[in-house]
Amino acid sequence: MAAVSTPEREAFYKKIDGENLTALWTVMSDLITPEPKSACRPHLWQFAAIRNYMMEAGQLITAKEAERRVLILENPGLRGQSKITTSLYAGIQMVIPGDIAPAHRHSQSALRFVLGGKGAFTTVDGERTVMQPGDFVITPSMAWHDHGNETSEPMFWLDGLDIPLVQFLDASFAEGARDDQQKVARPAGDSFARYGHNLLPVGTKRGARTSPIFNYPYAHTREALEQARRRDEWDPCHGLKLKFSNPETGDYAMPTIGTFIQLLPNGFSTARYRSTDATVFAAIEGRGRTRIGEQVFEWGPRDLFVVPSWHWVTHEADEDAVLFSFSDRPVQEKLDLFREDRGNA
Ligand code: GTQ
Repeated sequence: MAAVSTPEREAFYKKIDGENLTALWTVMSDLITPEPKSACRPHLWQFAAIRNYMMEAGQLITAKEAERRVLILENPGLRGQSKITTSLYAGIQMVIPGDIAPAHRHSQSALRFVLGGKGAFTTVDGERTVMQPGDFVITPSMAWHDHGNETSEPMFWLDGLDIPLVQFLDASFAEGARDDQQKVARPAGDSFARYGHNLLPVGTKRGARTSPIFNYPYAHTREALEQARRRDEWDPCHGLKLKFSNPETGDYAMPTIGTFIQLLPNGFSTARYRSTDATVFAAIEGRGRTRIGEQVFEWGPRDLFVVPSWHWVTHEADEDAVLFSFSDRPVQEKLDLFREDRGNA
């Protein structure tokens, strides 16, 4: 409840304002809300439109000059802040044949979810991984990374970073490398070979919170969904939804960003669901629609949409559909702030 205004009160507020003081009772209801209240809005970006703009950007600037040739997905309620949700950043990155996105490192953690192209690479701390559509790739905090493309077609991926979160905490460090490209120090597939088979090296404890697997190939992800589908155990709110996990800890694959893959079979329609983690979705297969509050968004392969905190959401698939998604859920869970509401399901 807001306190009523009187001339005496207003004069008082003005007087203390000069002393860098504010009366709590004038702002309390904006600070402590009965439910999440966010400027973040529901929105969908069609990949086809972004792809055209990216090709145009390819004529304007090289990856080397840009450092990263990325178009930021800005939430319409948070324009000018480089945010897709209050805590997370998303962008679409294009790496065309011959590009070199030079090596750098930063405190922000990054994920890539590959949308199109075939066989461009990223090198993370000396290991190169060749990427395919649907692959989920991690760049841990402070890991050196550069990207390149020795194929004949452009590659596009979704970047998800914890930039706003790190900004909020004033904890950003970054540096460029002397050489644009890192020396490849380990064979391709090394991290998956070591950690991707339910076996862990004995006697070496990494103690890192980010998964040692940095490419979760779509072929494996898709197979996991397909196997699970045979069990026919559908969650009314999510269809079939799996989280990418760190094999060393069983926790999320990244410390600040939770990443998920979900299958909605042809004709499936979910029960309403809401949660405190605003979530970014990328469709990789299939078509359907998502209702967020009162708005309906139609999506197909490679389209991207965002669901703000505590908005009711339902999905409907017209074909077998696969959705990748990410949010700040790991952070909220660790701070005992995460809440979800499954309606009556
Ligand atoms: O690929 O390293 O979208 O540093 C934003 C910042 C991508 C990257 C982004 C980055 C990168």
